[in-house]
Amino acid sequence: MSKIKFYFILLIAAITVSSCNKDDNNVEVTPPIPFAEQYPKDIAAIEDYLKTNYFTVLNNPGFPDDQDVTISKIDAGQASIYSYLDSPTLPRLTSRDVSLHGITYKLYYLVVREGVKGGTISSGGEYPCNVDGVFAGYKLSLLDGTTVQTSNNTQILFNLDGTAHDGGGAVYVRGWSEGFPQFKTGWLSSDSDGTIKNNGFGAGVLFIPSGLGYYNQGTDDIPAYSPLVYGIKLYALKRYDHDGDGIPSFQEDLGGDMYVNTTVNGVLTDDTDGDGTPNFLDFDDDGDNYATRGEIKDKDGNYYAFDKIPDCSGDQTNPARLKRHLDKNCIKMNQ
Ligand SMILES: [Ca+2]
Ligand SMILES: [Ca+2]
Ligand SMILES: [Ca+2]
Ligand SMILES: [Ca+2]
Repeated sequence: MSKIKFYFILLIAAITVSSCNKDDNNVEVTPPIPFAEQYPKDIAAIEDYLKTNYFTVLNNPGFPDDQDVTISKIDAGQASIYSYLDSPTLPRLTSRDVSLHGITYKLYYLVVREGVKGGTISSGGEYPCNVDGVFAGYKLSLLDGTTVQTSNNTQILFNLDGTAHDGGGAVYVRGWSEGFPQFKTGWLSSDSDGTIKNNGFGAGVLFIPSGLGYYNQGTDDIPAYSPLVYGIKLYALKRYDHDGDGIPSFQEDLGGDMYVNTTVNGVLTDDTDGDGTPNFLDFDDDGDNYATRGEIKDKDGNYYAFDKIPDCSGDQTNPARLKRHLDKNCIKMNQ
């Protein structure tokens, strides 16, 4: 018996044992509320919140607390957050549809600053894709205005792919991986006295229905089924190559929308060979049985720069060319 099989059987046994214990102790397990039942309540509460609250923004250029957003109940005719919906200028409230759990969630997000390019030490102005790492600051509040968590603008590495690797914390809130790709990174500069300044980083607020948050997994501070209000800062990012094929995951996004596992009408569109594994997790993207890693190297065994990967004829410049690692009829390794 293979080791993996053996451990798998052990795992099944462990699960069975723990469920038996539960039955024996008559622990009452309440099944979660169906997503389609909870969501209409969440979105109504979020929209009510957006219409009855306003926001102010701290201006402190160069410092991590720059663009801090404070949200308060309207008490003197202030303009609601909702009044910024589709504003032609920033700040702007926008929404994004997220298909999950058989329903279409509306994820509202407020862009205070999108994130701008500049810089002497680092250049910034880059969008993370939805499985990258983000160096982010955050403040989590509930719809009643309570702040339950904050990083105090400390820059922490989080992995939007939901797993802990490369020193990043796993993000369990789906609303983060849906929301962060709508913001860009900032840039660093150095003062004459050597002080490092944080400039131009993306800043805003995500308004997350519970189905894209912790859902029925409540904690002491966060009741089950809570919509989440996340003030976020996107200082910098970390690219990953999930399948180790030599192409960073963000460049395995075929749609160019910074989401690498997009599904349209039930069809995965970021999947060149249509085998159900999106390109960012597929080490043979075109399904020709030759690993992508070998198809993107020149005759000296060096990797082509991503935008210089040739098509089958060797062309490296036509922007519309089919790069050869995505062409199943092209088998050219190391040439
Ligand atoms: Ca890759
Ligand atoms: Ca595939
Ligand atoms: Ca791949
Ligand atoms: Ca291939």
